[in-house]
Amino acid sequence: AAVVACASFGAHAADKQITLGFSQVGAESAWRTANTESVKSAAPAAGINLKFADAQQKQENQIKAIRSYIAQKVDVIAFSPVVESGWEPVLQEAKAAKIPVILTDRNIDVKDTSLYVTMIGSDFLEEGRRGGRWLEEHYKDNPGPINIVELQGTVGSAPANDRHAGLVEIIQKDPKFKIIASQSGDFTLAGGKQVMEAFAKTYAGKYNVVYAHNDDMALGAIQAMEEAGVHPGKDVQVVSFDATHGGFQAMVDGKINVDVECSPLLGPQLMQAVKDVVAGKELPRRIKTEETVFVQADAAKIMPTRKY
Ligand code: GZL
Repeated sequence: AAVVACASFGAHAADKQITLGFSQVGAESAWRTANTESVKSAAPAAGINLKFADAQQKQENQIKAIRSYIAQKVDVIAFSPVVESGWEPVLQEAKAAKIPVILTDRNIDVKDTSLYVTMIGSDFLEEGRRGGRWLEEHYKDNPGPINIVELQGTVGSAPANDRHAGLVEIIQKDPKFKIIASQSGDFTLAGGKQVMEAFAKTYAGKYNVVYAHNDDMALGAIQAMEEAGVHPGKDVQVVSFDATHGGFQAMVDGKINVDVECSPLLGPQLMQAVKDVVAGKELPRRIKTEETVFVQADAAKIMPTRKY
């Protein structure tokens, strides 16, 4: 399908500058800021003319931006879908206009996979499994019960759905683990703090783990726990995702115990994919980013090497 898709988009005059229309989720987190920086700096470096729109985390704004790129007849459209569903209509319009679409960072749930050429980003399910495996190892000699409160990302987003599913896949094997509460903090620091203030009251003294779907919410939760007289990273284990600068600093400060990396530096891979699509080359349906897991003991040594 990818080959047919590329061929039907027609040859591109070799000398004409490529124009890419990009719709970004928003500016909700440090990860997102680093992702935007990566896309914005990679475009000129690749000789690509970038049109960029920030959707303030609203799907209707992303749909509007994609429609405007179709009207402007850009060569390629790329976007990081804020949620998994509701994209068919606008992507059908892009297909009818013969404009190839590339997904970055987050995936979508569509039946007609010809609606996009490839998805460049992390495996969130594996990220969730990595968080679960750390808990399994950390508590291997502890009979439990181990009670987990979960700060979920944006409702309906691929990272929130899959970081939850990956955790459950691992801990469901051992009944000592129990998720006693889950609520969305929408990937923001303020959201994480607000949810954790409520959890710290309702479950005072009854939770062992905070499982936060990103560093911004983990940092908000740390503030809430400290205001409630709890020592995050000591009285309570804190599992987080992204491995941003803020997450590393919290590990150095002993307040986050493990941070599962999710790389925002997708810009160069996106620009290469854009060039390949325009050149009519076949692309893999999925381009995964390689990532690892960072623990407190290694944080101080590794932090100076981090790019975001
Ligand atoms: C993950 C990305 C998520 C980050 C959050 O690839 O979609 O969105 O984990 C960001 O920090 O808000």
